[in-house]
Order: sequence, then structure tokens, then C-alpha cells
Amino acid sequence: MSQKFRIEPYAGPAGGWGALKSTTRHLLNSEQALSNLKTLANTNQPGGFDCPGCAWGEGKHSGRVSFCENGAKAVNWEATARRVDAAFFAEHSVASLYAQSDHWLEAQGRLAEPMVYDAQTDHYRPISWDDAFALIARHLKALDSPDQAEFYTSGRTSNEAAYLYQLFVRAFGTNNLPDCSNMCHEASGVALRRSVGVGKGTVTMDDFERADAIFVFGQNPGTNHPRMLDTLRDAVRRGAQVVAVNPLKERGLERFTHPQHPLEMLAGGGTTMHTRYVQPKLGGDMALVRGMVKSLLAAERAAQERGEPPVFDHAFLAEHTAGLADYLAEVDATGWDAIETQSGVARATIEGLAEVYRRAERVIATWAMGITQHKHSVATIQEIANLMLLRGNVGKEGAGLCPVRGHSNVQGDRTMGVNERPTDAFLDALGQRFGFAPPRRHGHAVVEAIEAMRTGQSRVFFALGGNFAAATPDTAATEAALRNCDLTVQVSTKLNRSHLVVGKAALILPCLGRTEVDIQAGAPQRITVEDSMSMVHASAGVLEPASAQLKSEPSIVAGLAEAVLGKWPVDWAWLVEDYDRIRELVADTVPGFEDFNARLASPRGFYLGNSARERRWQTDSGRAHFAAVPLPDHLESHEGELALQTLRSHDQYNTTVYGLDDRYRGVFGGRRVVFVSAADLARLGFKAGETVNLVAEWGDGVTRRADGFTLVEYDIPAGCAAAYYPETNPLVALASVGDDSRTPTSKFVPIRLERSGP
Ligand SMILES: Nc1nc2c(c(=O)[nH]1)N[C@H]1C(S)=C(S)[C@@H](COP(=O)(O)OP(=O)(O)OC[C@H]3O[C@@H](n4cnc5c(=O)[nH]c(N)nc54)[C@H](O)[C@@H]3O)O[C@H]1N2
Ligand SMILES: Nc1nc2c(c(=O)[nH]1)N[C@H]1C(S)=C(S)[C@@H](COP(=O)(O)OP(=O)(O)OC[C@H]3O[C@@H](n4cnc5c(=O)[nH]c(N)nc54)[C@H](O)[C@@H]3O)O[C@H]1N2
Ligand SMILES: [Mo]
Repeated sequence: MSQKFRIEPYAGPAGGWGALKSTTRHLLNSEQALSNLKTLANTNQPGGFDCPGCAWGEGKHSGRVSFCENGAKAVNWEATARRVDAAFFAEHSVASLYAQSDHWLEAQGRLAEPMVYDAQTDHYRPISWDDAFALIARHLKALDSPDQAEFYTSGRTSNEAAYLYQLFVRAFGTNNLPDCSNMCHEASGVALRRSVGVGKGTVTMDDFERADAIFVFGQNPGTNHPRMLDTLRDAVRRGAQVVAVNPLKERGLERFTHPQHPLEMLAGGGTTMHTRYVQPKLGGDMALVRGMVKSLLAAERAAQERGEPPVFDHAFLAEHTAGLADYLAEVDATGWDAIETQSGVARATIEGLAEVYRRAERVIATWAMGITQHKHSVATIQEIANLMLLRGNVGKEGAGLCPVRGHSNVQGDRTMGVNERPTDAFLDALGQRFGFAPPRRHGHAVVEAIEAMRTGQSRVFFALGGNFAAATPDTAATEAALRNCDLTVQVSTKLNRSHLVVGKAALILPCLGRTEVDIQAGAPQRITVEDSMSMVHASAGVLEPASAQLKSEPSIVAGLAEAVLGKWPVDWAWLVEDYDRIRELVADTVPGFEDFNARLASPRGFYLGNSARERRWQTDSGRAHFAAVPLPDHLESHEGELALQTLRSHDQYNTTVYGLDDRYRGVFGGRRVVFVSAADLARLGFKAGETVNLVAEWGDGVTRRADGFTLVEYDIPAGCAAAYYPETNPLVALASVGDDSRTPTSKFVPIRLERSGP
């Protein structure tokens, strides 16, 4: 499939012929091309299944094709005809599989039957479902405390599976529910709860149709949320301003053509997406936004002096907010020198952005990993909220805060209670409905779970989806932690690194994917998910399951729970005979889900609501809160050092590597590349095309390295570099986490380049 390694800058628009060609190539490479096309036609349509790609919302225009190039890859990847079965594991030892690349592992096909690790032979061999559940139950019951087990969740898990899972984990007695959110949008939740009293985005899809300006911070939608490009393009067409804030020049944000519109493709060029593209230094967004506010404040004072209409929304500020005076004092105390140095953006440019913001009656701010994976992410997001509050851009049509989520149901999993720090109100509701006392001690997030396993404090690791070994930071530390466990269990669809980093005992439990028909007690079931705009809707698979031995995630959780707890505090087996029964329990215990089953009748689902959108502020003060935080002091880069961000290529889904191209960035046939500016190449004495090793020193006495990366010259600010995840995860120190979010700082890794050996 992939050609020779080459670098060839991409000249076309994002989307367009390239997308069509790439999608078709991925489809036709599959042995099931025809059925896959049928599958695609069902994606995100009423009665079909939710795209397992991203968490972007659905437009309400029926008839518009709602899958994208990368959604197509995700669907196709799951619908492969290849199988990883007992014969496969008999042929390959775990050590030999471990030596393969992530791309090779997942390309072997769908996991077909439950397997148990045999340490004597270093091979997996088949095990029955009952024996597998019994083995896990034996290990869990042998622990001194329920807090010695870790229950991870990845964000593809349905609401139904997630709800049962957290209920089981709490009935078992722990809140150790680390999940992929801990590595993803945790900072958004923390910051938004503090600023506006609810940890979710405040906008709906309709708001995007009314916004006058949309600021897109730290996000690469052309690759990671392609359907968002439709939304942005429509906004640009009706005259809205779209401002991209991103250190890298991302093609997908610059130009876009939809492959469904052939005429547009023939016209060439594509719609110019952004009206402005600003390139701050990594981590410089807080300073940039502070500069915008400084400029607005100056304009507000000038307007007051001249008796002109105010810049701030004083009525909103007086009625709805607290902390404004302290915040403005902090803005006054922040000098332009610091703002320009830290953001790397000139004052005049920042003032231009403030002008775009000021002229717009309705503004939306969106963001993703470029904002959330820093040490000062919570402060940065609160700064974005500060900016938005000044002109009442929260809780008004066409305006609001929009963290764009990653995994297709990561937001829903949190709503269902997959949270290591649950609220008392949630635990009270569980306790009351099920008649037990849920544990109140906070549990472990991802980094704490790794530490607990590494020190031997936690002994059992269970993963409902995901690829923990590859997705987490500090690969050597994480692998040691997993190997230190008595038992590791992976509920998965595809073979990945986490199956090969085994505890003393290990299980692989293969499950249905979202595209597949799920039959329980003779009847097909549907599951539900929640998107980034808090819309909950049903999803039902259409494909024949990859193997007759697969179980659904809810039924795996039920099997496990029954083996450990019996029919207490609920009859687990009875519940999963009909997922409506699980939804009844959700309706009883989770606010916003009243009449859950009935409300699923609406094909596009229902809106959960958002208190901040209604200008009800569930904060301590009962008001929206201005955070007055000084700019961070950890960003200055040292002589010879670069700040590295670890990001996604166009041909991957997190740790799932579909192919070796990153078309929009002009990289083909290889992933071990590092993007560096021309200025840094000259300054550090390197040439594009040379091979280097990346070396990270965090001052903890460990030298972390990732070897053999080709230098690619790229349009990125001096002092900043970029390379793909998960190859660069060995460089990220476990201890380097965000303040208050504890998210690994994957977008700011101090490195130096080392000339590769002869
Ligand atoms: N096809 C596909 N879709 C996906 C995924 C996938 O892997 N593949 N992953 C899913 C998941 S779980 C998630 S969380 C999302 C991720 O979606 P994104 O957040 O778009 O993912 P990243 O590739 O990490 O891209 C980070 C972007 O932020 C920019 N950036 C990095 N540091 C900074 C900074 O300091 N400031 C600013 N302003 N920008 C910065 C980078 O240049 C890059 O454009 O996508 C989801 N959708
Ligand atoms: N350095 C660095 N590290 C990062 C990031 C980064 O930007 N840089 N991003 C972080 C982010 S945002 C995230 S969300 C995490 C992602 O972390 P994870 O969610 O743990 O990882 P994925 O790669 O999405 O998981 C892929 C695996 O999920 C399984 N799978 C797929 N579909 C299903 C399903 O329907 N059910 C089940 N049970 N299993 C399924 C398959 O076996 C597949 O191998 O990584 C984080 N790690
Ligand atoms: Mo994510």
C-alpha cells in the first residue's frame, strides 16, 4: 500500500480529489469493498450507526452525506475480512509480535475469540468466556483492597456499556476509573467548570450557523474532525470570520473542497477557509489571548473617555459575572513585552485579532489538543473564557465555548459516570437507586494508575477498549507498570501493543465494533452516544459480526460483574437482555436523561441542555467567574533546545496507524519525521533530510530518547518542533502533567536534536 519514503509539499486544497482518491484506495484495498460502501452509506444516518471517528456533531440537513474521508477509514478498518484467531496466536509468540510495528499489529485484522496468555510458551491460547470471567473474578477477589485494581475506559464505549461498567466498579468498591479523557480534554472540563459552572461546551450546531466570528485554537480539523470543515466553510461563505490559531500551517484549515461537490473541485483552489491564520509559539495561546484582552481594555477605556458605545457588555458583566476587577488588574500588570515574547506574535497582529473579536456580535471559540495538553492548559482555557465573557459571548445564540472532543463517545462516558473524581450528587443518586454505599475516595487518573502499578500498589489492570500501553506517556515506565501487574485484561476489537505488554496473567476479550449488529436474547439492540454538542442519539450496527464468538461491551461488563458480585446490586444478565433496561437505570440516576428511551425516537436524538448556555452558573459564587492568573513561567526555551509537540498524522486514529502518509503535510511512506523551521535548521547546524535522534532531559536523571527521525523543514515558529504520536511517547516524562488537569504535557516536550550515528 505505501510507497517509498518521500517529502513532497501538498499543493491542493484539503478534501477534494485527494480525499476521494485516498478514501477509495483504502476501500479498494479491503477485501470487502462492496459491503464497506454499503456500510458507509449507513454512517451517521437515522437508523444507522454513529461514526466511530470523531465527536463532531451532526448537521440537521438531511440528504447531506455525513461521512468523511477519515470516518471512512475508521469504518473500513473495523470492517476488515482478516481475523486474528487461535491459529494466528499459535503461529506468533508474544515476543515476536511485540517486535512488529503498531501499523502491522492492527492490520492483522479483527480479534476473533477470547484468549489467555500462557507464560510458559509465550503464546496466547483460547479460553472460554466463562473461564475468562472466572479468572478475573479470582484475581479481583484476592486483592487486599478494591483500590488495587485499575479500570480504564477508552472513549468509543457506548453510554450503556459505560454506565454498567462504572456501576460494577463502584459496587466492587473503588473509583479507580482512569480514562482517555485524562490524556485529552480533562483541562477543558476543569477550566469550564470553574469559569462557567459546567465542564462541557456551551454551543450547538445551530450556533455555528449564526456566529459572526469563529476562533479555532490548537486544532487540526482537516484531519481530526473533517466534518467540521463543512461547518467552517459554510460560515466563511456567509461572511463570518474564521481565525485559525496554530503554530503549524495546517492545509486543512487553509483551503477546503468537499469531495461531494465535483464542480467545486474542478474550479480548483478550494474555498479559502480562514480569514486569518496566526502562528503562536507552542504554549503561547494564553499570552496571545491576554494580549487580545489588553487591546480590548484599551479600546473600552478610550470609548469611555470619548463617550462612545462601550466595548464590553456591561449589563452582562454586572448581572452574571464575578472577579472582573481582579482580572483586569492582572491584565494591566501583564506587559506587551511578555505577551509578544511568550506568544511569538507581534502586538499589531494581536490587536488585529482583538478587532475581529470586537466587531463580531456573536463569537464562538473552539479548541482541541493544542490547548489542552500543556502544563498551563486550565489557565489557558480560563483565559479564553475570560475573553468570551467580556462581551457576553456565553449563553447567547451564535456564540459560546466549544471544546471539540476526540473519541466519538468520550463525552458520553463521562456523563455516564466514568470519572475517577465523581461528584457527591452522582454517588448519592447511585447509592439511593441501588441500595449500596458507593466509595467516596477519589480514584486514580491515568498517570496515577501507572504510578500505582509501577510501585506494585495496584495489581490488576482492566481496559474497556483503547491501547493503554501505546497511548500513555513515558513508554518505558508504562510498560514496566503493566508487566508488574498480576493480571492485565484488554477488551478490544483489534490487536495492539497493549496485548503484548502482559502482566503475569493476561486476557484478550474480543468485542463487537460499532458497525456490527448486536443481538441480545434474540433481538437487535441499539446503543447511544453523546457528541461534542451534548446531543444524545442512538446507534445500531448493520454488519454481520466479525466472529460468532464476539460479545458486546455491555454483555462483557455484565459477565464480569456477575462473576465477581453475583446478581448484586442488580441482575446483570437480565439487564443486558434488553438495553432499554439499562437506559431505564440511566434515566433514574443521571440528570437530563428523564424518559431516555422515549426520547430516542427522534432520529437526530435529543439535547442534554447546558446550564451555562441558559446563563445559570453552577459555580461557587453562582456567577460566571473571571480567573486572574499570571502568564506561565516555564516556556522559555534554552540554547540548542526545541519545544516538541506530539501530534496525529492524516493516516492514523490515535494509536491506530492506517497508513504511512500524512498527505496535507507532504509526508509519504514514513512516520519517523520531525518538523523543524528553516531558522532552527540553520541555527542548530542541520539540513533537511538528515536523520537525527530526539533526546529529552527533564532533569529527573533519566535521559529519554527516540531515535532515527528524518528532519523536515516546515512552516513553524523558531524554537518549536513537531513529530507524530505514539512514536514520540517514550520522550514524555510521566511526571510532566498539566496543573490541575494532570494531563501529560504531550504538546510541550523539551528536546535536543542529536546527530544520528554513522
Ligand atoms: N482521523 C482522526 N480523527 C481523530 C483522531 C485521530 O487520531 N485521527 N483522534 C481523535 C481524538 S481522541 C482527539 S482528542 C482529536 C484530536 O484532534 P486535534 O487536537 O486536532 O489533534 P492533534 O493532532 O493532536 O493536533 C493538535 C493541533 O494543535 C496544534 N497545536 C499544538 N500545540 C499547540 C499550541 O501550543 N497552540 C496552538 N494554538 N496550537 C497547537 C497542532 O499544530 C495541531 O494542529 O481528534 C479525534 N479525531
Ligand atoms: N504523545 C501523545 N500521546 C497521546 C496523545 C497525543 O496527542 N500525544 N493524545 C491522547 C488522546 S487525546 C487520547 S484520546 C488517547 C487515546 O488513547 P486510547 O483511547 O487508549 O487509544 P486508541 O488508540 O484510540 O485505542 C485503539 C484501540 O481501541 C480498540 N478499539 C477500537 N474500537 C473499539 C471498540 O468499539 N470497543 C473496544 N472495546 N475497543 C475498541 C482497538 O483494539 C484499538 O487497537 O491518547 C492520548 N495520548
Ligand atoms: Mo482524545
